[in-house]
Amino acid sequence: MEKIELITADITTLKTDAVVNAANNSLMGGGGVDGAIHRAAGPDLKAACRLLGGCKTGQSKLTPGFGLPCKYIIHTVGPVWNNGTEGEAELLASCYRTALELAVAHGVRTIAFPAISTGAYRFPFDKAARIAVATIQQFLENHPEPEKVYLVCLSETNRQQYKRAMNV
Ligand code: AR6
Repeated sequence: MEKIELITADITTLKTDAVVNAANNSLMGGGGVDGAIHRAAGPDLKAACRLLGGCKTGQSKLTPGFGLPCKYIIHTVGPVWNNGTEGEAELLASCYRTALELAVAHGVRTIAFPAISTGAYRFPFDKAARIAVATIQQFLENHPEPEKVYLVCLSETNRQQYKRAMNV
């Protein structure tokens, strides 16, 4: 469990090997954390994303970090919450799993995740936090790397919600 750490920060400032972006299917940028990452990384990121041909919900793709202090950005596409009727929980778990698989394939030792789908995509934070923690824990039980996974909180409320998810 100590491999998972909560951190209150703007994810674009983190010097981890990889940061995860909560993107959309086009991978061409948007609002929220996606907008912040694209602004901070600069226009080269959009050019790189254009070559990736989009990304399916629940899947992940990797680019360099460009203007960000991290080495890589792992773009993942969370599900839009629709009352849990469209496999949102499994798709969200898949985001965390595929991002971690991609990270390991690139030798990433430290990685930071935003709370995927909990903003514009309206996934209830408590549920999303439990899925994030359980999926990361399960991955770490079966893989020696990454050595550190940061869950990035923007608010004290979110931090408390993650803390609760980590105690179950
Ligand atoms: N650092 C860390 N966390 C952040 C930051 C930041 N700089 N900015 C926002 N968050 P969202 P989604 C948190 O809406 O729900 C975009 O337009 C925020 O508080 O960024 O997956 C994409 O292009 C929230 O808890 O992502 C897609 O169209 C969490 O990040 C769509 O939004 C996720 O909120 C994706 O929606």
